[in-house]
Amino acid sequence: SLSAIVEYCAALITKPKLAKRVADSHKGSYGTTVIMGGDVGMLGAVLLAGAASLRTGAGKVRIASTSEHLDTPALWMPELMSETLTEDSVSNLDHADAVAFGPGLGQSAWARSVFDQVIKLKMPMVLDADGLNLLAIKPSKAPKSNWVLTPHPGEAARLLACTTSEIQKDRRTAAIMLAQRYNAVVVLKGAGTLVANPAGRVELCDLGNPGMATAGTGDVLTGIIVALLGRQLPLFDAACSAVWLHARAADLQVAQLGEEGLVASDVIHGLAAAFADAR
Ligand code: NPW
Ligand code: AMP
Ligand code: MG
Repeated sequence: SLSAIVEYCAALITKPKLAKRVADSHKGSYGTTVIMGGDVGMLGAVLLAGAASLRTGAGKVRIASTSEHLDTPALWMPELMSETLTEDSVSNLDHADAVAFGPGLGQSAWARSVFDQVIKLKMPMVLDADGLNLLAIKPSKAPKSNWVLTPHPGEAARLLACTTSEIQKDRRTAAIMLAQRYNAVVVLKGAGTLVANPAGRVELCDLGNPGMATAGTGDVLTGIIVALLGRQLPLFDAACSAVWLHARAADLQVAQLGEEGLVASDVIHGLAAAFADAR
């Protein structure tokens, strides 16, 4: 049970202490994030991550997706910018403070070719969803130390070449093993999300609810993390703060909508209240 896990992992993720925005700041002060993914049929994943990134205070957000999708993000949310994602666009990446790679990306030849360029990038990065699945296929290309990996238990199992139930049996060990194997900060999602680093530091989130077991909530978390990375938070802080804001937003929304009524966009709309609570 969750209470047993809480006893097992002493450190709970506490309410984040978020820096206030500075009076004479401008959008350039809050980071440009680029969200890469969204193959045909899964554009929603990058839109959710992009909207969540904006609602976390990112200065500018670009959606990098297939050429078919170039005009769509702005029609859905005009604050979003967009570009076509190719090997060349990644190797010549114009200004970006943090990148999220993988939501709705799929594992096509296009996705694999982009991945080969993405692993050369130097800025802080969130690897999620198909970004993790591609990493599991090419484990020799180990990430740099400025990556946050956000697997759900199924993705964690692929990364460790084991079963989902083996991950769930000892989530704490799985999170640390992942952090050490990939030299990254790892967010092992699911009830009682864990954040781990390669040194064996682990923190557990005791917020959140089963209403979050719905399509796209993970994509929203990715957008929150990348926004905090773009605002220059250290990796582990960014991951813990994002996990707290995401779960708190979902809990506040579920109080209104019920667990069945919650969808991923509602979590984005709960972020304002979660931020207010953190202040
Ligand atoms: P099982 O069945 O228990 O062994 P996949 P996905 C496991 C995009 N999306 N606790 C579970 O395994 C994503 O971004 C696009 C325990 C389950 O069967 C990806 O790119 C959307 N087990 C792509 O779709 C909205 C858990 O993992 C398996 C678990 C595929 O991602 C939806 C499923 O994982 C989606 O975000 C838990 N808490 N959670 C859009 N609107 O465009 C997961 N599992 O096969 O990696 O599929 O997560 O849907
Ligand atoms: P994903 O599977 O990538 O869409 O991510 C799902 C998100 O919802 C993650 O942040 C999970 O931690 C969260 N989540 C899913 N199921 C639950 C649950 N039963 N309790 C709390 N959080 C959950
Ligand atoms: Mg996901």
